[in-house]
Amino acid sequence: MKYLFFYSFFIFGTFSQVRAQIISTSFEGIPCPNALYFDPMDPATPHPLDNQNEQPILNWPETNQELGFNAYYSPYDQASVGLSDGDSVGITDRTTIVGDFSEGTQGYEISDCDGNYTLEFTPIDLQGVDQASIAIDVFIAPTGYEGDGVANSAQSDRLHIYVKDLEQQGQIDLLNTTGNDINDLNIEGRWLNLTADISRFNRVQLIVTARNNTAAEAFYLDRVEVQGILSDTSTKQPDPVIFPNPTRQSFTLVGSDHIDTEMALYDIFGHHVWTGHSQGVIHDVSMLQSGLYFLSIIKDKNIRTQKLIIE
Ligand SMILES: [Ca+2]
Ligand SMILES: [Ca+2]
Ligand SMILES: [Ca+2]
Ligand SMILES: [Ca+2]
Repeated sequence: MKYLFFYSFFIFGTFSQVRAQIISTSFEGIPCPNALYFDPMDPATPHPLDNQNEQPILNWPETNQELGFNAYYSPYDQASVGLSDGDSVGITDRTTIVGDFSEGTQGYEISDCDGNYTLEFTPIDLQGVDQASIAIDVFIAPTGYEGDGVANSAQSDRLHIYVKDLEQQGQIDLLNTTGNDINDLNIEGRWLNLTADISRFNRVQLIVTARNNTAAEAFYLDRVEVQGILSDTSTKQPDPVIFPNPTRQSFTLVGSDHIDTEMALYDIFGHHVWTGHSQGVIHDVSMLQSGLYFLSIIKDKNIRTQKLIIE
């Protein structure tokens, strides 16, 4: 019996060394209207880019399985029209330039910003993860880019993709065209798979900053993956479960330790539509329209977000 126990432990130990996906996104399953994005804010001032009704999705919350992302705009030193003139940015399924996405049928497009577009992915916690690595696929539309990207001005195109260390404030570049004309780097017209070793970090963030100024100038992103070896999962609290999901009228939050939690429900445009409290109670959401929602579960200042579908 003693021997058998030892043997089981050994098997478990072996399995725990398997390289696994920690968190990822491929921009799939996100609403994708065939429309341009119009920024209603003043293009002369830096600001977050909010999702707009019936327009492409620019921001998306993190859920347990997937990375989220948030978009920001900042002007040139001498501000231009930015995204106020209607641009192809955000989640897209348009394949005219890329042919196919590197995974699935959707990706993220950044085109004709007339300023600086920054896409910040949600922070990645690497505690308890060994040998972590990050990967992102990028496709640069082939056309005539201008300048070397050093000046913060029109005709000075650039693309910079990097991982920021949120504890020490260092960073690792995955791609940085600054100092070069993009046309001279032989990186256009095909999917590039960019990777970096992030094993020495505890908490990082993937950031994409882009500057371009015509509709033909477009950068596409797809398949963001963080992989590593889980060294210790024992301290991680199990995630609460929404039941039933999808639901027609109501749901319950089921979990081992989620008493005294606050809950907030958001629609896909980030509008707060409902607030609730505690687990084990049946919550009526029949007054809400059918669709995809995000339930933020808040406990001890930790926020976890899960998808909830109301039918
Ligand atoms: Ca995809
Ligand atoms: Ca524009
Ligand atoms: Ca050029
Ligand atoms: Ca340009």
